[in-house]
Amino acid sequence: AAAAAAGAFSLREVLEAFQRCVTEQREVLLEPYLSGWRGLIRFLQSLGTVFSFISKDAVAKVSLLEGHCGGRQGQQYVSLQSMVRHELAAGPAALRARSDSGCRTVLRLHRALRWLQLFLEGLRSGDSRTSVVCTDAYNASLAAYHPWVVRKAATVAFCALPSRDAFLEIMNVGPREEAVAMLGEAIPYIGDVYSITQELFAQHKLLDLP
Ligand code: 1PX
Repeated sequence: AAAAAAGAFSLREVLEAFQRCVTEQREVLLEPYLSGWRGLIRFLQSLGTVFSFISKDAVAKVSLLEGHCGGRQGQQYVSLQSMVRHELAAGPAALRARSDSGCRTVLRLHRALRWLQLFLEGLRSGDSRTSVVCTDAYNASLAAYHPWVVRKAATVAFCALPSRDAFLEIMNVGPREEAVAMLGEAIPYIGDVYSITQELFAQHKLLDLP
């Protein structure tokens, strides 16, 4: 309770949000998706100001999506599937021309979710230093979509990451072994959200939205 009062939180709740995302019909619900992202952002913010440029961008993207969910067309933004259907109704060209669409914004978070999956896998296995795990995960996912200057800044920031032990501790799920076990349980759910989204966006040719 004291930890909660101090604004601390457990990564378990964050990962549970991604578990809640997927319905029996294999739809991805936007509300728990954004709730998971809000938790990740809080976590990132607690790591220090070197990561501000990353959390600012993530906050902007989550806010944009919250705006859609709370807007006049809110019912269309219940799931990623309904969002795609709704935004594609005006045609693919109109969707591509919009910089504030839910689809192009989710696509950015979706690519970052792949980073998260790889990062957590590396953190769980504990084979390398956190900064190395993070850099490898980044190079295998988001880096391909970022210009040189962003890649450079990200790589510099990664050097400031805490050690694996410190990471497992600030995740706040209990003893180290428990944190590792929790990662093992949670990673498949993130993988699930990722692959359903990937398939949805591929099916509608949305994987390269500008
Ligand atoms: C126990 C592990 C928990 C760790 C939680 C960390 C959460 C990380 C959240 C990262 C969200 C990043 C979203 C990036 C979206 C993006 O690609 N944006 C770019 C393109 O957007 P645009 O609208 O212009 O098309 C934008 O240019 C991004 C700029 C900011 C730099 C992004 C670097 C991403 C690095 C991701 C790794 C985070 C490292 C955290 C270390 C724990």
